[in-house]
This record gives sequence, C-alpha cells and structure tokens, in this order.
Amino acid sequence: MVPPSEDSRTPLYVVSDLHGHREQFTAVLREAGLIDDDERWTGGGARLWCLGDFTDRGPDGVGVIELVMDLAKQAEETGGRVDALLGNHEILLLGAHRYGEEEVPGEDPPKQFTAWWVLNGGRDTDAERLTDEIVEWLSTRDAVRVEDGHLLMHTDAPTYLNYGGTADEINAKIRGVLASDDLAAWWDLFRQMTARRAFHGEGDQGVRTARAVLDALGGERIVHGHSTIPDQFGVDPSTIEGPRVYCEGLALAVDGGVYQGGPCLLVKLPYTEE
Ligand SMILES: [Mn+2]
Repeated sequence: MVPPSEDSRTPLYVVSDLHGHREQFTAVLREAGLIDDDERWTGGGARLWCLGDFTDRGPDGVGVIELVMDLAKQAEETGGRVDALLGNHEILLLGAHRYGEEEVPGEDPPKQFTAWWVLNGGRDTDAERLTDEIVEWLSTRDAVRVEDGHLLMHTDAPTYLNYGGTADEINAKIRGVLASDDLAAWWDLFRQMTARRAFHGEGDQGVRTARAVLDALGGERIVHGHSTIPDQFGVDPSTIEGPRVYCEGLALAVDGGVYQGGPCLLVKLPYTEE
C-alpha cells in the first residue's frame, strides 16, 4: 500500500508542438511508462496535457491527434486524463478545412487560410485524413488551463487576454469563434496565437508581462510551447536535454524544437532545474 502523502495530486506531464512527429512522441510516452508497447495507456491516474500544434511540419499530424484522442478515452477509464490545448496550427488546420481559399474580409493584401497553412508546413496527408470527429474534438479544446499552479498555454504572449479576463472567459470566447462562421474572427484568432517571445523583452518588460498574465489567469508559472528553445535561446537543437526556466522563474519553455532536430520533451511538473 502506498503511504498517504502530503501531495495527493496525480502525476502531471506536459508535451508541446509535436508537429506530426508521432514516433518521437510514442517513444517518450513509453519511456515515462504512460503507454505500453501496444500504445495502450498505462499511466493510471496520471494527467498528460498536450500544449498544441499537433500537425504540420512533420509526417503524421493526424496520427498524433488520433493517438491522443484514443489515449484520452483510455485514461478516463483509469481516472487519468489526456487532453490538449489549442495551438496556432490547430486554428490554421481547422481554418483551412473550413474556409479553404476563401479570402478573409478586410485583409489587404488578400489572405486565405489554405495558403498560410501550406506556407507553415501544412500536409495534404493530414488534410485528407481529417474526420468530423477530429474536427469536432479539436474545435472544442481549451486555449488556457491551470493545473497544480501551472498556467498551461501554447503561445508565449499575453494575447489570450484579448479574449477575456479569466481562463473560463477566454476558453468560452475562443470556443465561440471556432463555432462561428465569422472568417475574420477566425483569422484574427490565428494571428493572435502567432504572437511570441513576450516574456523576454527589454528590461523587466517580459517579467511584467508574465506577471500580468499570471495575475489574471492564475498559477505561479507559465508553461508554454510555440517558441522553440533553439529559437528562443539560440542553442543548437542537438544540445537540448530539457525545458528552460526563464523570466525570473515565471516561465517554462517546453518546446525542444522537434521539427528542427531537437528532442521531443515530455516534462513532468513541477519542473526543477538540475
Ligand atoms: Mn505554435
């Protein structure tokens, strides 16, 4: 029998920006004991949050989504949870699926989802395999989430606050956009989610921005993907061994840049630097 511990919370893991790299994803899940050789959930009551950008730039985006949807069902049966937050590439994929080459109203020069999706590594092999079930599941994911004092989000920017003052408001508002036929609002959401590096900044600007986001949405540390560790910190992808704490400890970057040749980082929270 396991002795009662002060912290009765179940293990919490995050992973981000899988970008179609299904093999790397299953390898780290197996290594952590969250799945077995048949890719069945063995994580029991553990929680796994995927912080967006399942598709594009890699070979098997829809394969990654299907696996996560499968694991979500299995984890639910054992008291665990596997779930995902929206990334900008989810908006791009859903937008291309829904609007194709339709021009966004009010954009000069003209913009359309499909062209931007292709430009950002969109793969026809993913578009062809999208099902109504996948579209519905992706369209109803949250954008931000607080777990055990960690503020989980995809984009390293405060643009979420343009959608509301609390996590619930933001998630409801963004879900509303994705349920709407307002192409301009969809496009704006995509653009907002492509902001980045707001927690660096000159002087204490990054720290102040991070504090404002945490004050509004809750949690003690932002955990994000989107801006890869190689890009953010100018390090060689092959040298990355773990996530990066920065912004005076207020932010944790977990995207190892798998599509740039970096590692797929499965991060157990709370993360303490060696
Ligand atoms: Mn992204």
